[in-house]
Amino acid sequence: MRKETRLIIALDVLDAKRAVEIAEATASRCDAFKVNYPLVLSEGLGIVDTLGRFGDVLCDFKVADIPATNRLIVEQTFDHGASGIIVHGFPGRDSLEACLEAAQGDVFVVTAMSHPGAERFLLPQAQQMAQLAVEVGAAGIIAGATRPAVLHELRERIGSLLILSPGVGVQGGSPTEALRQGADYLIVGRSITQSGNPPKAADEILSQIQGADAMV
Ligand code: NUP
Repeated sequence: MRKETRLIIALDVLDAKRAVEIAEATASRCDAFKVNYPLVLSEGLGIVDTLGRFGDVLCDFKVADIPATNRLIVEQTFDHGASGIIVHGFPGRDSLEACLEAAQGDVFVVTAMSHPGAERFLLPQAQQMAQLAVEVGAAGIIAGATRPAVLHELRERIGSLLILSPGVGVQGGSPTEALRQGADYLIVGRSITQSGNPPKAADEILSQIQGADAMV
């Protein structure tokens, strides 16, 4: 995945036509598109091939099963042209290693999720999940922009691994703060996809990213 704009657009829409419209209009403004279950369940995994015409596609499948099943999920995903996949670390090292072995691209491990409910189970284990990502040689981690202090601690833990950070905009996280605390990329969905003008909304986020870069 290139690192030019530092923006990844989450295409959480339900129909392929709308996803393609947004992808076409925003392709030059982001480094990748992220697809999640809503779109894939509604349109099939072929949507990954389709969106690949416009840029890199990161599949947010939060894979969390036994190693044998994980392997099958990851193989299917990359067979459809994904450049990366998001997986969970909590099923343990063997499950995560199966993902790495089957992947033909980047694997990102979920750590501190961005929503309030993450506090109970995920936050207490976030550092361990990040440590596991380092140990198995993942490309990076997912860590929410809604908790910049946690993001900072995770950055300290993982060294040069990448941090992809969702939770800015609708979920309340600040793009500037997330980047300042160590995020490499921002993942943004609804602020762009549900705006009347996705390219304009993307430009607004890009100007905040550029502002944060200028402060470094
Ligand atoms: O911790 C996470 N938080 C999160 O929002 C991990 C994620 N993968 N996501 C995803 O990022 C979420 O599923 C959605 O696709 C996107 C954020 O979308 P939005 O809140 O910007 O609309």
